[in-house]
Amino acid sequence: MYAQMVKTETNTAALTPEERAFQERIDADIKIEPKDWMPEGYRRTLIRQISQHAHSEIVGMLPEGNWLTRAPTLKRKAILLAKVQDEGGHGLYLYGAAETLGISREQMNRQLHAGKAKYSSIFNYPTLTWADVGTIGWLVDGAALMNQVPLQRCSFGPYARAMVRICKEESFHQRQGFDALIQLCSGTPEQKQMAQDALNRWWWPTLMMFGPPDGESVHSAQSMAWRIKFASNDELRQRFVDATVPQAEFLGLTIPDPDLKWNEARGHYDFGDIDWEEFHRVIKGGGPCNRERLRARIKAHEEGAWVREAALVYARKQAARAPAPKKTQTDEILG
Ligand code: BYC
Repeated sequence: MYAQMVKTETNTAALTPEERAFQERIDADIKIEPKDWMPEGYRRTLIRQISQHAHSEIVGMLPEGNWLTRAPTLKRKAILLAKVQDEGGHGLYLYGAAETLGISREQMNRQLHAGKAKYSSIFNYPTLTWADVGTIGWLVDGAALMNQVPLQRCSFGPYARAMVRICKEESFHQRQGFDALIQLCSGTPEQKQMAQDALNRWWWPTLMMFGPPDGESVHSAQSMAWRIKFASNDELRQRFVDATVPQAEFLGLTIPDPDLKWNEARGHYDFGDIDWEEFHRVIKGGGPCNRERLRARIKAHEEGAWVREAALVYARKQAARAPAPKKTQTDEILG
């Protein structure tokens, strides 16, 4: 297994001098930049995580994009359009950050379209009603933020910098989702029921976004040593539950978990068992919308081929026409 191949922090004696110097930089919180030396495992881990993250942003445009033509008001439509465009932008910053590690955008696309690269399990569920759009903003963007705020301190410079802007925008996304739900929950009984139904369907898949339980998380230990990850999957999941329960209470909605209960001794909410079989089924391609999502991405890629070709031809023409660079003062002096 990959996790056994990489050397963990507790195994520093086994590190080469180069690897030890690298780990010391990480421990001193010095950012690693693309041209710096890095262990192959660090590069591969980042390519895996950043490209999966980028794919999640791009595939994540589909479930909400489904409601762009059916948003209930002009205001909600404008907000949703801006949000979906933001997700596209996040995908671009992240593909850009991954490219600095030596993988091309084309390679990443090929991996996604061949079903080899993962994207977040959450985007394989359907958006059945308008309340799903608000619930995605509230829960899914809320969970994404919980996971991504620490990534602003990630040891790899381009990823950390991309996350600063992404988190600002995700924070707006989370608020707009909560705002849409406030409106539904203070509307008619049917509207409130629609919000409750959406919460019932999205709650458990949202908890799965944080990844497998710590005991089964193959990458966590090494990623934490490399400061690519700052908290474990279970820690972040718990933080999310603790933050979200009061929000559901404010909305007057019931979280669909009979075992959810405040635990005074732990100072956290206890919650019920997650259906990990469902999680594994979804990430292996067996979720309700996996096929539909991949089909939509492949179709968009094929239909956009002429745009990429035209942009390349245009860029080549511009480069051929560009005048020779002007001589600088230093050039003049040096002759
Ligand atoms: N879905 O060892 P582990 C967003 C995979 S939000 C699918 O714990 P790691 C957005 C994992 O990749 C969503 N696969 O892994 C929000 C690994 O498989 P591989 C995107 C999952 O990396 C709103 C295996 O399970 N956010 O973009 O230490 C609107 C073992 O897991 C999932 C990010 O990507 C999952 N839920 O921790 C639009 C944040 N969970 O790779 C868009 C950055 C686990 O060995 N990523 N797996 O085949 C991370 O923080 C970490 O990669 C994770 C997983 C916490 C997700």
